[in-house]
Amino acid sequence: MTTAPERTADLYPTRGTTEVATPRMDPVVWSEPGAPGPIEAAVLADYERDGFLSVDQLITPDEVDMYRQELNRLTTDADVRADERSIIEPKTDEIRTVFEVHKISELFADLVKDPRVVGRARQILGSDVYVHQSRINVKPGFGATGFYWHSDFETWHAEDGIPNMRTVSVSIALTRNYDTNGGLMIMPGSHNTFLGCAGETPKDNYKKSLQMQNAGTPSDESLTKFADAHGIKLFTGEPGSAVWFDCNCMHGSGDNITPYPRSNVFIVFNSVENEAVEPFAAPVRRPDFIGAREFTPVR
Ligand SMILES: O=C(O)CCC(=O)C(=O)O
Ligand SMILES: [Fe+2]
Repeated sequence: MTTAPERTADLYPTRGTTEVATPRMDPVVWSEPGAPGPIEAAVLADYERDGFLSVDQLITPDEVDMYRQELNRLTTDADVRADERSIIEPKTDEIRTVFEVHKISELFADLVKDPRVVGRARQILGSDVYVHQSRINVKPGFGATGFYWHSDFETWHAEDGIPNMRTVSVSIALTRNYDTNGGLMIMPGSHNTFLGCAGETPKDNYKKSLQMQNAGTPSDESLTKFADAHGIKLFTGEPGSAVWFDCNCMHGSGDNITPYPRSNVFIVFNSVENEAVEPFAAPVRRPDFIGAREFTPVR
């Protein structure tokens, strides 16, 4: 008798017939208490409780200018626009997202390696880290669409095969994030519950879900329960400010109908001890530019 090959146990079932809430089985902060790193102990404790932390000035105004120019260069380059790694805004036909910016641009590659950036990721995840995904989200004014409520981990687990919650994102503001231009909203403490979503994953789900979320979308009832229990925090900040958030935070953002773009760079770090395996709830893997298959640690 042959037996199926061993695979990592699925701690977080999702995309079944019904929505299921599972308590988090993983730590939030993976490093030993007092381990060295740029994050102060009290801030790290808040991160553990809330699932996020913000930094008023992660990069300097001069660096912001440089990265913003780079973002403008990328989003106006015809080759970048034609690249499959660029996602176009459905309503306005403008570039909404460019993936793998750390591979497309040397400047963004340097940003990933910067000790202010990778140092925090290592401290939170308690190991070496690699980049699971990087992207710029442009969110231009006058109608850029928001991102519906979701947990990134739900997608990364279901569609990219990330086994455990040992992944962290940083969103660095390259334009001012007002309370009006579609800033990031997070439900504090929501990272401690995994909401497995109802509904099977269609084969080419990622193509649609990058413009608008379908599979992997929480129900109104669950979102109401979560919001009642946790509240909703909106992040505002100057260019150069940053939000670090756990992979299982319930988060999203509204449309941007103001004249002011809300452009951010996102980097997702995963622990090298949590490499992606086969998807847990999808027929096929997403492309590498969305969910990396190269696990080389950032040095
Ligand atoms: O930029 C935003 O508003 C949120 C983006 C987001 O949640 C994502 O890219 O997964
Ligand atoms: Fe997200």
